[in-house]
Amino acid sequence: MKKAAVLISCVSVAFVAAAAPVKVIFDTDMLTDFDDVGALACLHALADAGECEILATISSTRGNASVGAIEVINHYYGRSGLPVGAPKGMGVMGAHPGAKAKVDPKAPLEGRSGGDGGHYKYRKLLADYPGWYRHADADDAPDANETYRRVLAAQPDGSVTICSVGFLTNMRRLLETKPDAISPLDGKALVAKKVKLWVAMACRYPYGQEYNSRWDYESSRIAFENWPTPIVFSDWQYGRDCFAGRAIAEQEGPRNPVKDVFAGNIPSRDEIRKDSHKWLRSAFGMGGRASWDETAVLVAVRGIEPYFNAERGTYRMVGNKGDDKWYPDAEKGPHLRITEKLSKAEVGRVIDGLITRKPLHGGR
Ligand SMILES: [Ca+2]
Repeated sequence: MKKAAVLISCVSVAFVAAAAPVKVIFDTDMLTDFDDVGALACLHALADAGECEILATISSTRGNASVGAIEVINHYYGRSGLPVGAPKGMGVMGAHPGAKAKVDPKAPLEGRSGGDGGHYKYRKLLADYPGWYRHADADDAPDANETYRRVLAAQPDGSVTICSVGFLTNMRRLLETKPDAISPLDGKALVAKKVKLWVAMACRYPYGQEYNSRWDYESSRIAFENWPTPIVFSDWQYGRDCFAGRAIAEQEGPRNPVKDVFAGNIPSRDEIRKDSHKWLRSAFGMGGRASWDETAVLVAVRGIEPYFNAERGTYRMVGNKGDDKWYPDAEKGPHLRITEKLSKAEVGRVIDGLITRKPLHGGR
């Protein structure tokens, strides 16, 4: 009996040790597409469950409502104090990747046909949830470099997972930081010391152009070639037909910012039934929107093994138009790309289960 009790207590200690919350920095473009909202909702639900600790929520775009939209969602989950940041001086600015002008947060909301295009949904969050955010204009948020360096310097060595679901601008900028009052280490040394893994939603297999790696491709190139830790990619191929979001869009009960975004931006069941092939080409299905960003969060917090297989190799940016290419190398490749293990329908249901969870705290 005593032996059994000791064994059980060893097992439970091992279980507790294995289940220590994953420390995550979340980096999102929060621009045009809205799987970012699903991904941030999943991350908060996993934090509510004690599976992760969210260290910071950072935008990879500037001159728009991205940071404010992040803060609205953080507030909904009772975490309005989370550190935020946005890049300065480079990268994607404004309402969409090719925009030349920043979004003026004080200008009236013009609607979907107005100049805000796909960014309308994020400006609308700010209009609909006043008082839930601190930075209407991402340019008023702290420099992402400062937030990254402060957060990383304060964490135990080898403990932080970065989950990026937008452009790679901030990773490049972080690597290029110099020693400062926050840390005597330069960016690359600080990352090597504190970060254990970078999970990136980026790149197109086996080659081609993908939104996140393409639009600031110089930063993508520098980040991929110089990053000192392993990188796991949830690339375009995986998420494109792994659907989620209809469950929250159709959930009964009061409105909330996550539900608003999905309900306002996925086609109805009837529309999908009428021409499912057309909608599939736009990465919509009966289950909702393609889950590019949510799958990256699953990998960051729960690991590859429960849901995915993985292939080893290297992603590199090639040429000067934003193309990427996968070089398989089962022995020495520093990167992994996730592939199918569970069916994508099952993974979509896992994501829906997280997105539809009521916040543990907050919720208004
Ligand atoms: Ca994204």
